[in-house]
Amino acid sequence: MHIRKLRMAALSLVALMVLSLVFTAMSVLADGPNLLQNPGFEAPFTASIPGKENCLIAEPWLAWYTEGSSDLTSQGYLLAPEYKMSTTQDYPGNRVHGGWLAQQYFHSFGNFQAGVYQVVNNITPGSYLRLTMWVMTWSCDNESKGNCSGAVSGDPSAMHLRIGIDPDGGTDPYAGEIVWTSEVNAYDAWQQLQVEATATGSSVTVFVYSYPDYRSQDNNVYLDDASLVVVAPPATNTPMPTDTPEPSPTSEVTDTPIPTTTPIPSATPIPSATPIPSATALPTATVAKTAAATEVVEAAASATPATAATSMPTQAAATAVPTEQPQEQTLWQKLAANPGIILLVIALVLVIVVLVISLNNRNRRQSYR
Ligand SMILES: [Ca+2]
Repeated sequence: MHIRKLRMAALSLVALMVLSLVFTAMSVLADGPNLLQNPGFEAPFTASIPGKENCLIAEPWLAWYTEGSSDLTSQGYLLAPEYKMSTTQDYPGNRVHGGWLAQQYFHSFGNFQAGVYQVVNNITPGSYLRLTMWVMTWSCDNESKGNCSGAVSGDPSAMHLRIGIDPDGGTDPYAGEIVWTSEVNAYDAWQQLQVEATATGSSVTVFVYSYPDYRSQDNNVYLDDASLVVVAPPATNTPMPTDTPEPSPTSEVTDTPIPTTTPIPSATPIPSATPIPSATALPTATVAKTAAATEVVEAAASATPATAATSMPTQAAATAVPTEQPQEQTLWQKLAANPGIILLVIALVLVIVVLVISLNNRNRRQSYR
């Protein structure tokens, strides 16, 4: 009894070790670290523009805005917005996406063309970068209409909110080379924006832009939880070139590495060599039994369970390969590119086997006594 408990404890420990190793490997193989400073818009907040005390920005982010002529600003157009921190206590309680604070900027009874930016240095030119940020806005036209007291925006105008990457680190928010997301409103609920660009210089700049159309009573913008990471470029990352350019319009025909003996490109691709015994049978299992190429197994594994269950294995592979491969490497391909991790896993499995055998022998000796 004691030995059995000991064995269970040892097996649990080894399983935990394997799991932690797998998670470590996944994190190592994931995208690079966040290159932004204070990506969560937390303290300290300081006045980044000299002489403008109501322009409090989470360091080291900087404010930018385009102030109109006195004629325009007197009519409520192109005002300099106020910047401040928003907290978890702010009504209606959702003004922070993560952590304790978020960046807010706003103006009352006027619009603005404004945002924030941060220059990121020490970038390797040619790096492919992905910028993400959570954004939310709130606006109400006029409380005389009774639409300014709730959590839901009242008669808001388009906010023209977007984020972008200047690929060579410029600080002009109107530069033509900035790669922007499309514009959103993001009223009343956090929305994550994402944009990707290739760095052309050794620094890049991330921007937020917004321009509410109306001179509403309130136009509020909230920003939180941004990230800028180096990722694998989608175009060059195609380890499975379709080497047989057959002129068929259907995608199944181009997927030639499936070694089934029966010809696939028929109108009804049902008759395979291995019929599925039941509706619950896993297609991946039958693929593994037939000496199929490894990429077929990988493709079937990465396909969604619904697709795999309702279609033949060959079909699942054919539909999965063209959609998955041009994007990013699968975890298996990344693991395959890192044989050290595979060796570590094999070593751990060997440790498990040795442990189990030794515990079994000990148990047997105990029972002989
Ligand atoms: Ca935050």
